[in-house]
Amino acid sequence: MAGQGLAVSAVKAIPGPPLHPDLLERFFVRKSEAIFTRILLAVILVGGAYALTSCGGSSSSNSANGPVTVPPVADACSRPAAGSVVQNPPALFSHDGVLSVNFSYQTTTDTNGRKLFCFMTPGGLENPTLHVHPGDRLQINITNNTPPSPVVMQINPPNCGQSELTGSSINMHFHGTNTPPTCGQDQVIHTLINSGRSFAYDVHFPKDEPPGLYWYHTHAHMLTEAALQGGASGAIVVEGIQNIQPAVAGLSQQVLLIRDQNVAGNPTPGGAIPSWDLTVNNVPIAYPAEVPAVIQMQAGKSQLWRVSNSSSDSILDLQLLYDGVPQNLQIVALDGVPTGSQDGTGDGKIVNATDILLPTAGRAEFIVTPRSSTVTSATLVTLGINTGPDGDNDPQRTLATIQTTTSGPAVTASNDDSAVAATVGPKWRQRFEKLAVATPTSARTLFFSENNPLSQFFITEAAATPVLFDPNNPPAITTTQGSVEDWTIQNQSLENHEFHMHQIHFLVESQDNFEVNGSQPNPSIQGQLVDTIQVPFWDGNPDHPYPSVTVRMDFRGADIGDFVYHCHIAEHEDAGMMAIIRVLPSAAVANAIARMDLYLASLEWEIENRTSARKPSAWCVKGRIISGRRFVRTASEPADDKAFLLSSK
Ligand SMILES: [Cu+2]
Repeated sequence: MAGQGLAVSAVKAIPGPPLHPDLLERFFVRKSEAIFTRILLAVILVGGAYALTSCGGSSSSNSANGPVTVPPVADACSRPAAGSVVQNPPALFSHDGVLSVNFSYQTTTDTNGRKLFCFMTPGGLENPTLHVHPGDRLQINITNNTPPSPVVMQINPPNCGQSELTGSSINMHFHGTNTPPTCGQDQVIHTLINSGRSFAYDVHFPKDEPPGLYWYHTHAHMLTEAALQGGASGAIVVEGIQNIQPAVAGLSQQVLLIRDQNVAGNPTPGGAIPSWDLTVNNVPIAYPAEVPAVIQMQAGKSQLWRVSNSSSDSILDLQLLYDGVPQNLQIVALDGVPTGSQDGTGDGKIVNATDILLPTAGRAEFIVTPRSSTVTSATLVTLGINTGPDGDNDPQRTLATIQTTTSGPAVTASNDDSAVAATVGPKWRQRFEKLAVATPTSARTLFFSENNPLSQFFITEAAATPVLFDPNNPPAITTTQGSVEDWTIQNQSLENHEFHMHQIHFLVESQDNFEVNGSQPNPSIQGQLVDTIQVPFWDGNPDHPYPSVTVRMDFRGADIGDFVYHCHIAEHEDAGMMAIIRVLPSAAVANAIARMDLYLASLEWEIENRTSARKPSAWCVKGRIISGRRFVRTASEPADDKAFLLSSK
């Protein structure tokens, strides 16, 4: 991550004479210097984007104690039988602001020869749902217990974990979370955990994170599709949705991850033969029988369904049919953001729909009304998707039949997230609020394109030459923290693509030229905040304009550094349809960072690591963890921390 080195080089390159000692002193200790205090706070807020090496010198851990080796777990990656009742995944909850979990990443082969992958806890929980609150830390020690594999390529420094990408490398992406793109957090470009190696994540969720459904999966380049099809993914729930959408308070909830995998025997897709089979919480819906899974609902009780399209390549269009009639689905959140809650009121607004398009990686949370006693057939289907002349075959399938029960869902110690909290608590200011009325600082046009015969896939900013993704590529786009940009993303190819931005959500402003090419805009997402959006295929008619979406990107938050945007059809991503964006710190923040480094250098200190963006509790100076709060207190209460800061002179 070249951006991570920026702070250091900026310090060395800072023009002009060193700052006067009095100024430096004031920078830390003068309460009256409001501007410096403000900048200092800003520095602390963004400091996490410059993680270099960690306290104590371990290159693969931000934890003071380093990563823990997690031994392999027996009976990993187990799979329920076709037709099973869908159970919530096991659930783990944060306590006192922290959720700590150990994962063994494992593989096995099923009876159809498919490679399965999964995250296992030492206690045998597979792909647990991780429940956190805004402001919490998610600490994951993970050991890659899959077999070694030859080196594929070298990843240039600065490295995070290992430097060689192998056929069995992994890392973790915390999809949709607005967490920092730094080593030890949501950093996928330079992070590698190879066979036999361990790594410690310490992911800081911002206090203004919207409540809803997010998810985790591995994101090593060229290996994402195989890992997702193998099942290596799990849900993350940021708690508190009932505070923004009170209609869900106390409802039973189903956490549903829909994945895909090879069709047994690999028949040629077409007609009723899908490109990929689907699973619902790993219950297979396998061609040709396609026995649906079973979802239970208590008679007369509505439920909140929290659905993640965690498939690698399969686009979904969910519909609930009672005796063949599409039912109203009350959408309360899309991609983890409560619908309609970003207008400054903080109040969610329900979006009604009779079908919900879910791009690969997309999530929708919606209230399902129970069927009446006169309804004889109740099914959850995914409608057929026209993915374009070069696209996959995603035919309509019945995912589940709805079974009415007399009691609520069975709760065990390991899946005790079967209901939303009944108490509606206070709202909080969420990220991205009022983005719709922000003034954009610039506009860009990007386009998806392919060299289909060569299976090459590209995402390119207009006027640039398409290049395949390589983790060692320079940033394709550079912007500055504080900017608001309108991006128009065109599809110049003959199949659908699903645009995903890491680190930030974006506002859907328009969906253009869809009908002329044979597809329909999605009304449910218009004006909403999402992190993944479908741009449907161009029909190849040179008289037809390219389908496009225009979305508003919000770089005003704390996340700076290098991260990626890409098509979330994993096959396309792995084959090159991804690029790097660099968000430079704002001038004020960059200056403050440089000044702080100078100040510390004057103390013969240097910043070795700034691991935390929003809970600055782990800045590392000369191997010693410095509390960011101490810096803050220093700025306002010189008597205490000035002595601490100056004691090393
Ligand atoms: Cu794509």
